[in-house]
Amino acid sequence: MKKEVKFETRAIHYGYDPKQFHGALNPPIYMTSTFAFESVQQGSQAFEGENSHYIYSRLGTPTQALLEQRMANLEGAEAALATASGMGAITSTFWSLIAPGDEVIVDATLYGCTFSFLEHGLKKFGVNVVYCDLTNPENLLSVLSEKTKIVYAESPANPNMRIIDIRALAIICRNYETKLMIDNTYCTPYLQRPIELGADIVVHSATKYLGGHGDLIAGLVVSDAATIEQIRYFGLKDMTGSVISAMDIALILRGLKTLHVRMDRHCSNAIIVAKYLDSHHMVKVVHYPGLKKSPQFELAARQMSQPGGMIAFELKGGKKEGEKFVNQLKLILCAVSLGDTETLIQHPASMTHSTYTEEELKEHLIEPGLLRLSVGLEDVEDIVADLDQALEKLSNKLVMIKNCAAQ
Ligand code: 7XF
Repeated sequence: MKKEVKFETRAIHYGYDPKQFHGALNPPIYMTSTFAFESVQQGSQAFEGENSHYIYSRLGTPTQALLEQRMANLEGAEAALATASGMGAITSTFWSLIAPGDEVIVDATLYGCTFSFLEHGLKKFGVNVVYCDLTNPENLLSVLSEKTKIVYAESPANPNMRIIDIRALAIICRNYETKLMIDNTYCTPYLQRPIELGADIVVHSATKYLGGHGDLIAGLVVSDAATIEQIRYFGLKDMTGSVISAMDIALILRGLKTLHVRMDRHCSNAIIVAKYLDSHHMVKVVHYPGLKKSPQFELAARQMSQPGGMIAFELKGGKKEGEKFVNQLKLILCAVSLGDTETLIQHPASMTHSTYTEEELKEHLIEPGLLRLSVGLEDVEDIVADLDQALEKLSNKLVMIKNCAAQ
């Protein structure tokens, strides 16, 4: 496909020619665990990498190869690897590239299970995990050492929306021969392409916007061809076995076809919701990089094409009021995960980030009362109306309590 073809077109067509598959608009699903060889010699050669015959679905299938090539293309990278989950992508990568005695530097705020993998997993195997507030790139310089193999961050970070200057970190990492690994789940390559900004590895929970419909769990790693080969043939094949299912590959390919349309709507809905929340007297703070008053507005505008569909906010009454508020919602569902067509809300401290102790939540900049909203694709007026009626109920209750106290 010609280079000048746009992202949206590549997300639909890249790497697939229906003519080669009886005109089928969608690629065939290879529902097979193994691939027969014509001879022992052909099989041995496949194991030696001397031919490109498929071997066994733990190593890949033709439809998986299509998904991987398409994702690599969309991220502006050489290669990609699909996995059974976002955690499968992250752990397969770390297990491939890290050895005891190595050091990894990670941002202060991480998704709960990524934090748990590092804190309770990698540390147990003699890897030094250093937490660092990477929103200021200079902080990285003060902790980098010759032992640092990977610098890892989410941007925006789950759940508090902190944003990392990927280009600035990439320049520092290059001087230290350290790999910069970015979790691009919140953005997808439609909004942000970390490899083009200088990162070495990108990971995704494809469970989220890439799949887009809350009906699968999957992950992706994107990087240069040699790194992906190492992760596929060691990290995934031998260490995690985190193999994506044939059906999920097809669903992600389907999700990618509408990614740009969905992301545009997620973003246009989210800015309206963020402005509404920001203007409400019961809301203490809204973290959304599309709000002009956000301290990271300019950085977000530089490295993301739009500010995304995720919002974090806190009510004035903190955790208690937050819980009451969520319980009053009617349309918006109380659920973890994100990037689905439905608007979802959850309480990170007790749900997605419950792997952190109370002290750790504080150290890692996650407010106990923070709520996380994944703005869906419903009519935005309906989303705002639901938030409004729930806030209204809390506000009426507050007035009633105040009146009672006054009498
Ligand atoms: O293994 P998964 O596909 O669930 O992906 C793990 C993962 C990796 N990176 C980021 C930034 C994520 O947000 C996730 C999964 N997060 C969900 C959430 O925060 O709601 C998981 C539900 S507990």
